[in-house]
Amino acid sequence: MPTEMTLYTINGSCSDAVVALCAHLGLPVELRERRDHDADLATVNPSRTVPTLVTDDGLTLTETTAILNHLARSFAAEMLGRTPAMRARNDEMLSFLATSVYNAFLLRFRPDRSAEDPAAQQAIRAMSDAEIAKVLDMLETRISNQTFALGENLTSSDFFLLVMLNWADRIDGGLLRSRPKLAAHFEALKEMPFHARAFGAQAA
Ligand SMILES: N[C@@H](CCC(=O)N[C@@H](CS)C(=O)NCC(=O)O)C(=O)O
Repeated sequence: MPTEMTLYTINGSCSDAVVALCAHLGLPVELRERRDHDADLATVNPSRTVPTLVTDDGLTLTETTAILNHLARSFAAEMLGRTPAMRARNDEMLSFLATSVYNAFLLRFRPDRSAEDPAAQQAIRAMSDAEIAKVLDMLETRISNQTFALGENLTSSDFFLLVMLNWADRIDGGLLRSRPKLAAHFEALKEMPFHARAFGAQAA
């Protein structure tokens, strides 16, 4: 068990996935909201993105999927998938979430990342609805009929999935209500003990 790690976060962002996994695994971690620790974050990660994890043995790690899998590999290897095929499915789901799904939401939340011109940003934001619907439909098809993303066992990809389902719900609750498997997964993840431990009053 590590003595203490540091995790730089922004509430409601992809760092929530790592906050939730740390809560699930009971890891000792100091959470530092970026707005309060911006200068410290810049010294370990000049791009100042979250999540950024600094471990007690001096490893600084960025990228949500890399951090989730590093923690799973270190403390609960079964969460990477219990067979080679399930590990491949877990990698596949994580890659899909981190690229196609993440990028669709980025169009909505950060059109400034794609264009400087305000009119172009408006147009990008408008087209994000169709992109988000498309990736949510793909997710609805790919996700298991059982409790968790890949079946009956919780894997590291469930934690990134939780962030994406939160974002969809934040935009419009109907996006999940019209996709019953995603809605059921969202409810199941919110019922997990780690959710209350990680987000407490924020979850209410
Ligand atoms: N590909 C990275 C994305 C990192 C990233 O851009 N994180 C966002 C939050 S989801 C962030 O730090 N936004 C604040 C900023 O870019 O200043 C990952 O999966 O962790």
